[in-house]
Amino acid sequence: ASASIRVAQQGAVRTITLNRPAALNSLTREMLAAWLDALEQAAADPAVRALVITGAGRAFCAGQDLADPAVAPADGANVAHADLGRVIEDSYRPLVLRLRSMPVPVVAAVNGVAAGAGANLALAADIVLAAESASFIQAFSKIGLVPDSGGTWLLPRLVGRARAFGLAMLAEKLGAREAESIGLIWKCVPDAALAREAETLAQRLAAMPVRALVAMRGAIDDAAHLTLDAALMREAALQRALGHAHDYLEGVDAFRRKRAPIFTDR
Ligand code: T3D
Repeated sequence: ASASIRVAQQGAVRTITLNRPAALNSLTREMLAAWLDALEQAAADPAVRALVITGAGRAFCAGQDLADPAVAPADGANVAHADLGRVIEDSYRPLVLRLRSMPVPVVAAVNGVAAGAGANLALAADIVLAAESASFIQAFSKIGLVPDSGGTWLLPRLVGRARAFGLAMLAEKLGAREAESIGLIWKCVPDAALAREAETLAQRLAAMPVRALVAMRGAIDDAAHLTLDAALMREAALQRALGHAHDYLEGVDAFRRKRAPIFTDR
């Protein structure tokens, strides 16, 4: 564990809190490594059936810590420190890939501003809830960069090309209400209700057939570049596998007997 990342468990729900509130939870290399480590631990722990990611203080995450010497712009004397590509490859890419391949559903509880990589890491969650006062900003163009942490891939999928370009190029702050209305996030909730709603939602997901929920993520993401027939075949393969799993047996039996199902696959 690390002071910059807090981990808590409530029933089957693991919560990871970004915890550098004085710096708006902006990401240092140490913090990126600790976040990845916390995700690895959650992925490996069979007691975890849903994950919540959130931030401490008034921000969700302000993206890369721009005070970190590792990302200082090259100025001739400082050229060796300026390989942003390496920072992305070593720290952000593994984090995004890990989030998108978690064996459990991932809920982002966006408690405040989510900027740059902080926005795209939030949007990488399966379900994004945001407090009414939270906001999303693709801050990259303000400092001469392109959306990273999956922004170029996620944004057009979430909101379409026109809005993806507007958000990425103009880098305007988008309030949570508007983010909900354009389909960037699932739901905007009153500030005071965010933590409770995220916990309730995650507990609900944890009681669902988690293996099927996770299979959906890959199927829906991949379908964007598959033909209809290839997507149908992918669905058939998934139903074939899930149809032999415990949760399907349990779900159908519970339905027939009019009782509540107890799902256990992960
Ligand atoms: O660089 C690479 O390695 C490539 C990787 C890139 C990934 C990225 O994430 S690039 C994008 C980096 N993030 C940003 O550009 C966002 C910068 N921050 C902001 O635009 C604003 O701070 C916010 C919109 C997030 C919040 O605005 P506001 O008005 O609510 O707060 P503030 O006053 O701007 O910030 C409060 C403090 O946090 C302030 O420090 P101070 O003056 O009180 O000592 C500010 O400097 C600090 N802060 C905010 N964001 C960052 C930060 N310090 C370091 N890094 C930050 N990203």
